[in-house]
Amino acid sequence: MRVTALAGGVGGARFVRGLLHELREVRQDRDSEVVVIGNTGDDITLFGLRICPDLDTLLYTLGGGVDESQGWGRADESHTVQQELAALGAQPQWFGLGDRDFAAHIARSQWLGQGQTLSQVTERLAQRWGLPDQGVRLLPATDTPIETHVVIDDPAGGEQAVHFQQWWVQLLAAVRAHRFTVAGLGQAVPAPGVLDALRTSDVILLPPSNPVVSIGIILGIPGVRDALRGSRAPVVGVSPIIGGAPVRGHADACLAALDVEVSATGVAGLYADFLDGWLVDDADAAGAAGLRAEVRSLDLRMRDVHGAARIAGAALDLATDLSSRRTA
Ligand code: FO1
Repeated sequence: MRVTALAGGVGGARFVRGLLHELREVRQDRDSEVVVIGNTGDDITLFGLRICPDLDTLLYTLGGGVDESQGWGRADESHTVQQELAALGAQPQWFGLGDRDFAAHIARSQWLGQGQTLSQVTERLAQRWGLPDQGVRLLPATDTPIETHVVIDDPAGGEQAVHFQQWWVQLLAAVRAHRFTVAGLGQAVPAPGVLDALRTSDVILLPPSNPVVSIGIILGIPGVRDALRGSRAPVVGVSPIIGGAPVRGHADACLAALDVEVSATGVAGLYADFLDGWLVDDADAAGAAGLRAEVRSLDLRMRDVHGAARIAGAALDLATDLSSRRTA
């Protein structure tokens, strides 16, 4: 079986870790291929280095090197370089970069500078984190540099666009976002293997990542949404909203910018043209009626890898049931 997941930051990475645990440990399935298509709209260039937060969060989480308390960045981290950068007056200082994390950005920037693609760079980083041994391939959504920007009010009047990370980290997403734009999206093409994975998978999963700035950006890359619409595989998603609030992060502020209701049903509406199955928390079971997608409810709290595996297993089961109905 080939399973493809579109993933963003912390929630997506934890879900994919659960998916691999469910397949490899619980179901003893070591043959199924897992392809993860990672969001690159969060990417940012700082101190002359290309930083890919969602890809790194997936690498560190799946590779066992993530700081579990944050969900991003490295465990056992130190910040000597950043402190020295601050002493030198290098800006900005609002984005926390640890010494181990810097090594990934230096290597990535060196390899990109030598003409390697982001896919090739990501494959080398995935090797370091043992992803091939887990039977998982991590593909950037696109090798074309893109960046999500957030349009907010300009204190001097009118509007201004800031990088997503500045809005998310420095402004804590507390400044109202009017809309999101993605620099470079018009020239973006899906990275090698992305469309093939969507077209040949047996199951396509949407983890509980941010539907606007993570999954939404991947969907915006020309060709991706059409591939999902035309896929023979059932597309099963997991709601990132429980009881009207995001499990983590600022998905509510992102949905508000799109005038979308902060609810499991509101998010399902963003995927309505291709979604076949939708997992909602028990708290949202009643409200999720009326969707074209088949809805199932369960406890969506991913407290640990076992909780994530349970949810991933429910998504796989729903996909299997949908497939068997199609072939019947
Ligand atoms: N998130 C924060 O809230 N504060 C930070 O200083 C921060 C630094 C950072 C550095 C590297 C990295 O890979 C992620 C980092 N994040 C930080 C998380 C990041 O903003 C989000 O995980 C994603 O971009 C949104 O999914």
